[in-house]
Amino acid sequence: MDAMSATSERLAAPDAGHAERAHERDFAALAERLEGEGFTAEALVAEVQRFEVALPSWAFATGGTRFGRFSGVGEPRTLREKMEDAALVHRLTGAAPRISLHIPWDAARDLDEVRADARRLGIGFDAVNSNTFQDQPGQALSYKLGSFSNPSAAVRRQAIEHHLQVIEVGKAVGSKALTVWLADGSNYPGQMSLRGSFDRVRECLQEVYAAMPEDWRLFTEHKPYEPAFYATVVQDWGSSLLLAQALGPRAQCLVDLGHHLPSVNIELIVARLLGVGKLGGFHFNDSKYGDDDLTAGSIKPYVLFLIFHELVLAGRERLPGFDPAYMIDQSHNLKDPIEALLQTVDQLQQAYAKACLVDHARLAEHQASGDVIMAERTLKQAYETDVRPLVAEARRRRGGAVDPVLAFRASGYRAQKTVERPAAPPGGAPTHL
Ligand code: RM4
Ligand code: MN
Ligand code: MN
Repeated sequence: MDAMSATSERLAAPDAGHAERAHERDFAALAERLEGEGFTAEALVAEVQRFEVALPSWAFATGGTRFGRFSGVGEPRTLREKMEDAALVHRLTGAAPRISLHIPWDAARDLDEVRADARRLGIGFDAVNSNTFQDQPGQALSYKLGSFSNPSAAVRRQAIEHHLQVIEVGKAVGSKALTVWLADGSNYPGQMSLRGSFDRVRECLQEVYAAMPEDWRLFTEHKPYEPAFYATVVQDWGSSLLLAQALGPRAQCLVDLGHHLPSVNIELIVARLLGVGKLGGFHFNDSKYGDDDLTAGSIKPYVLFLIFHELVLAGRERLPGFDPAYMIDQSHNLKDPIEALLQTVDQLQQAYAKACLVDHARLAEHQASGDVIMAERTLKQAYETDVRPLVAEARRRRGGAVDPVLAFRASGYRAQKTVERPAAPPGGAPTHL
């Protein structure tokens, strides 16, 4: 019996018996309540089942902060092992069928093998991510002072070539999008031309955009600071939108929830981008201070709900250009990465399910009549509904677990991997591998 099926056998255990019956009771009670409010429980289950999110290959091993990294046990050491972990997260949630690759962290010698592994594991590939924020061993020119924004044409050329290679990897595995996040920026006033650097980024991106297959999208991801502490080139959603507009219809903006200054209204940004058909997708995570990469929904669950409310509304209204790519971008430096991802998918499913419960017609009426309290209550009514049984039922019917974290713990998967995947020597493994 191989590792996956040994684990699979045990996955059913925690859902059996008592917990299973408790879930059935809870689901029946919620379904009855929702039917009383005019919903069809079956339609809601089907809707929740349609929600899918991509897993980041770089989140399966323990991440670090600039002060250190405390490795876990049984962590994946290769792309194949990351894909095994991703397949397990999908199996337990029924909602994470694709993995997003980061190149060159996921550079593979044999892409045929990668494809064969994916087929065997039942997963696919989401957007491919480029990396010009680090120098790689043997790289000819340094990105220390920027990649696409670099004043040196040779450095810019090298960065463009890298993106063309990333596209080739994506084509080989069946990706349909390229996500570009640039660390380009400056630490000190005067270090770089604020306008010139942006123009250079736009010109390089135009070349990359032109090289993409016709059915691909390019996502530009903004971030206010880090590693640039004075002026990041693609600093905010306005810069990102300017780039997406300059590139063309298949370029859209990616909103990483951690890439905003404290107290910025992210759902408003989402609404603005939706309004012009330029909302490409998300990197879900949560944060208290900066790009903390914490579990989605762990710090500001109401914000997450309000974002999903904008998305569900846009979907119902069939806004032009609405086809958001849902992805996770987190760094797990304390939690078991698989457990953190299971928790994340569940949080996203819950936020999505709650947003599906908003009575849009009633909300519009209250907005039109200026009834502030009732408008807010319409949102809160949905947000405060305990949708856990609904989400659990959606998962269960897809062969997933009612409680994925408990099912994972009961499966013995991590213990088994600890034997199969001996730890790398201390200091030997880069943070994201
Ligand atoms: C960045 C950004 C990118 C991600 C890297 C690892 O802060 O969020 O999306 O690829 O981190
Ligand atoms: Mn990101
Ligand atoms: Mn980030």
